[in-house]
Amino acid sequence: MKNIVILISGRGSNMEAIVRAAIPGARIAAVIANRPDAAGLAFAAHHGIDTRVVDHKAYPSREAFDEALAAVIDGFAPDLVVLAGFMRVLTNGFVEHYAGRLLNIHPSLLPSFPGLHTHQRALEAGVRVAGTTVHFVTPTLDCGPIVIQAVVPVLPGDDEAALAARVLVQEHRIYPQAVRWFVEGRLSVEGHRVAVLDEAPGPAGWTVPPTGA
Ligand code: NHR
Ligand code: GAR
Repeated sequence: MKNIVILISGRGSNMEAIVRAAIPGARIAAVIANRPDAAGLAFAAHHGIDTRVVDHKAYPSREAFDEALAAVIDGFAPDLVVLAGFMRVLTNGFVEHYAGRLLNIHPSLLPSFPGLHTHQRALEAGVRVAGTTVHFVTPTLDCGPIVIQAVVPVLPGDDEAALAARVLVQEHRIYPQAVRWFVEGRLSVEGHRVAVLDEAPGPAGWTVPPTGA
């Protein structure tokens, strides 16, 4: 059984998708938030999952917060730590401690639009496709080895909310898939590339075109 700790900051819908996927061989050991008011904590508690809050505002520095967070995480002996809408940049020390067992989902087709305000920047740039990326976390923000991506169209009249909602549907599909691959021991990282053992042929993240197109 592989222990998974999920870190959230808010709604937690990606955490929810991973919990609902009920991945064989995976146990969600804890859901930890950096905000006491993170809505996702209630869902986790309701599902009998241990929840914790490590409030970043209670710490004088990023290093102090990350040390406290890591101490709580390590109490659950995690095989994998999953960032699911976790909104604090993590220090090098933290990231290195979890090297090879720390995943993030970002709502863009990385390496385009790393960091914050992703959808707004994608719309301003006029891209015709958007998407989402699951990647291993490395010290450089949103730059780690890519596990899976999914593509969605940008449609005329899209605003941030419309695009975010379309991307989110794909996040809920690919994040559980990436976690399943990890739990099955099928991911290997070679430099910047991730190989998926025995992956079905074809691009795993490809999505259907918009209906009517
Ligand atoms: N930490 C490292 N070292 N590397 C990554 O790849 C990380 C990371 C921490 C979080 C998620 C990320 C994203 O998917 C993530 C990837 C927060 C910020 C940010 O600037 C940027 C990227 C991501 C998450 N946060 C502000 C900060 O000062 C706070 C913003 C807020 O609280 O709303 O930390 O995009
Ligand atoms: C998701 O779209 C996720 O990709 C994004 O925030 C949302 C969280 O939703 N993450 C980031 O922007 C990280 N900077 P959720 O809390 O419902 O999973």
